[in-house]
Amino acid sequence: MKKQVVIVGGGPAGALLLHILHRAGIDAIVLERQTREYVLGRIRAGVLEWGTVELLRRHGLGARMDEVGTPKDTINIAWKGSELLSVDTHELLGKRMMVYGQTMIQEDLYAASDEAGTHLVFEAEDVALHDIDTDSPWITYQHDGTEVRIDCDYVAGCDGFHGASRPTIPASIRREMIKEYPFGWLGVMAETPPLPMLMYANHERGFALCSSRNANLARLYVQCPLDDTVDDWSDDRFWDELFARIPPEQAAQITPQPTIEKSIAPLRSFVSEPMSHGRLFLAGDAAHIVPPTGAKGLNLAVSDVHYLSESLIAAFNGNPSGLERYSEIALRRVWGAVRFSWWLTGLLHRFPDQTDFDQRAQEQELLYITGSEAAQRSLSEQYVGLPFEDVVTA
Ligand code: RFL
Ligand code: PHB
Repeated sequence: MKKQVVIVGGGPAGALLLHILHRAGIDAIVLERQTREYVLGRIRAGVLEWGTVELLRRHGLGARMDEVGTPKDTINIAWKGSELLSVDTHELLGKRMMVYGQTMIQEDLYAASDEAGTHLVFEAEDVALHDIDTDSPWITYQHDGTEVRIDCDYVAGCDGFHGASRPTIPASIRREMIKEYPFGWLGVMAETPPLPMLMYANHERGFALCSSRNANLARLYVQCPLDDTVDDWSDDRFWDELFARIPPEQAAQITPQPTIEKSIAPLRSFVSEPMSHGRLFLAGDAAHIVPPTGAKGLNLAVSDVHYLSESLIAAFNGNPSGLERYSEIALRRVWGAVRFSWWLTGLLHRFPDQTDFDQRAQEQELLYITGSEAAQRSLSEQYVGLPFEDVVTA
C-alpha cells in the first residue's frame, strides 16, 4: 500500500490531522492500536481555548460544539476557605473558553471520518516505523493476524505518551525532560447539575476542581496521594473531601449523587525535543505532557496539528519551509503551555512537604492576583491560549 502520510494513533491529534489533510486532498491513513469503543470511552479533557474552538469551526467540526458546548468567560479560584478570585478573560481580553468534552470531539472526528470515507484502521498491532531518516519511510503493522506494509512520504507520530513513534528518534538526538509531581488527581463524573462556573480551589487539605460536561453532568476532581487507588475513595469520602475544600456557598449548590466514573491520574510535565526527525513529525502527547491544571494538553495537541497540517499541505505544494521549522515553532508554544501549567500547578496544590510559610506564600500570590489587573491579564492571556505563529514562510 502507498499513502502520502501515515498517522500513528487515532486520538484527537491523529484523527484531526486525518480530517484536515483529507480536506486538502492529501491521501492519509490512521493506524490506531485500540478499538473505536475503547478510544471513545476515555474521559479526559474539557476546556477548549478559543483558538481551538475557531480551528474546529474552520475545519467544519463546530456544529455540535456550538450547540451543546458551554462558553465560559471567567476563571475562578477559591482560596483560604471562602475567598473567591474571579478573572473575567472576556472583559480583559475579549476572549473566552468553551467547555466541551474531549470524548465528544473524538466522536465528532470519527463521525466526520465515516462521512468522508477516510481511512482509519482500529486494532492495528505492533506498528513499527522504518527508514524515517530517508526519503522513503515505511510502516508495518499487524491486522487480523496479517502483516501489512505501507510506504509513504511522511509519518505523523500522534500516538500519545506511550506510543511507538517517539522512541524511533535516536536517543543520541532526543532530549527528554520530565518533572513528576508528588500527587495525583482523582476525577469523577456525577449526574448532578454542575456549578455554573469553572472553579479551581486552593485549600490546606489539597486542590479541588469543579467543571462540567452538560447541564446535568458534573466533572469534579480532588488532589490525592499518588499511591491511592479508587478503592480508597468511596463516594461519601469523595463528596466530603470536595465540600471541605470549596467555599460553603458553592458546596451548597451541588447535590451529591452516586458517581458514574472514577479514576486517578498522576501529574507530570514532559517534553521531548526535537519534535521531528527526518520524515517523522510528532504531535500531541507523543511529544509532551502537561499536568491538567492549565487545561492545556488537548489544546496543544490541536495547535501542533494546526502547524503540522499547514506544513504538510505546503510541502506537497512544493514549499518545505513549514516542515523545516515545525519543531522549533511548535516547541515555542509547547514550552509556553508547559511553563504555565507548571506554575498553576505549584500555585494551587498542597505539596507533601509544604510548610505554613509555603501556604502563606501561595495565598499571598492569590491576593496579589486579586488586586492586580496586570496579573489577571497575564493569567488570562495564558489560560485562553497564546496566538498561533505562521509556520510556513513564502
Ligand atoms: P492520546 O489521546 O493519548 O491519543 C493517542 C492515541 O494513540 C494510540 N496509540 C497507538 N496507536 C498505534 N500504535 C501504537 N503503538 C500506539 N500507542 C498509542 C492510543 O491508543 C491513543 O488512541 O493523545 P493525543 O491525540 O495527543 O491527545 C492528547 C490529549 O488526549 C491529552 O493531552 C488531554 O486529554 C489532556 N487533558 C486535558 N487537556 C486539555 O486541553 N484540557 C483539559 O481540560 C484536560 N484535562 C487531560 C485532562 C488529561 C487527563 N488525563 C486522564 C490524563 C484531564 C485528565 C484527567
Ligand atoms: C475538565 O473539565 O475535565 C477539566 C477542566 C479544567 C482543567 C482540567 C480538566 O484544568
